[in-house]
Amino acid sequence: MTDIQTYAEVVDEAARTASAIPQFTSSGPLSVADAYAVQAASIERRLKRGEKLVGVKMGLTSRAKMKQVNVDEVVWGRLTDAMRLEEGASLSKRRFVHPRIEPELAFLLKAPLTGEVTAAEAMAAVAAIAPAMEIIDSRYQNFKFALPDVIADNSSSSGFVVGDWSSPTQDFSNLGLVMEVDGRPVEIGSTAAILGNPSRSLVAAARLAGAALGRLEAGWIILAGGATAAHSLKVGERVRLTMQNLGSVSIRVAE
Ligand code: OOG
Ligand code: MG
Repeated sequence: MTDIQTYAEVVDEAARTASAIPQFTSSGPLSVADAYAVQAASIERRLKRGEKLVGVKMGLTSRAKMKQVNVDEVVWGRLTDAMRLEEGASLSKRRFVHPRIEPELAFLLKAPLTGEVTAAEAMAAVAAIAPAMEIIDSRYQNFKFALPDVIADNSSSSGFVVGDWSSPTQDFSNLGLVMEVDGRPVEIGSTAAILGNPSRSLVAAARLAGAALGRLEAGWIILAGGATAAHSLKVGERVRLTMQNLGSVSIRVAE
């Protein structure tokens, strides 16, 4: 039997102290259901330390992302207030193991959402959309993991930054995007890379995360998943994502 609490403590401490751990699956099997239980228990430890749940991140919703980490199932994780960075903020690299950044689209919910919904029903619960970047930081050595490992590790989520909110009634199914580092484009893509249309990621969030959590709450942020491969962050870099029609969002990397 998997000791959920022990695994949760190990992965939570790895995140808290920015130290890499071996993959759980290298020492024995871990089921997907148990992996989500580890994730829930590890985030519960953060909530006990005073953090608040503010949303959900979807992951591995694009080919580019699946290829980069060699896992091809859609996953999800929990977002807390402590993970949020303000626009233009500095990220302190020493608080992470080996952080990467990726371009995403964020949804802001105005009504609860859960279960099997159509894209139209899901969008009726959306107040606004915005360009966003997620900072992922696998707590596993060499950023290497199998599906249950990454799920237990909150699907690598460790930070996020959201730009200005825009009306969700516009067509956001195929918006061009460019992620620049110090003014040099490092990733170019489209929101269409996210399951063909990011609204499908919201539908998946309602089905997977909504069911597990009871529901996705009004006021929560849902990240749709990286549209391109992620970029490894280096001290001194300034990263900016610009998305067609939606504006841009940026962060800096400090020591
Ligand atoms: C897993 C998390 C994937 C995304 O947007 O696809 C993810 C990882 O790449 O470490 O956040
Ligand atoms: Mg992501």
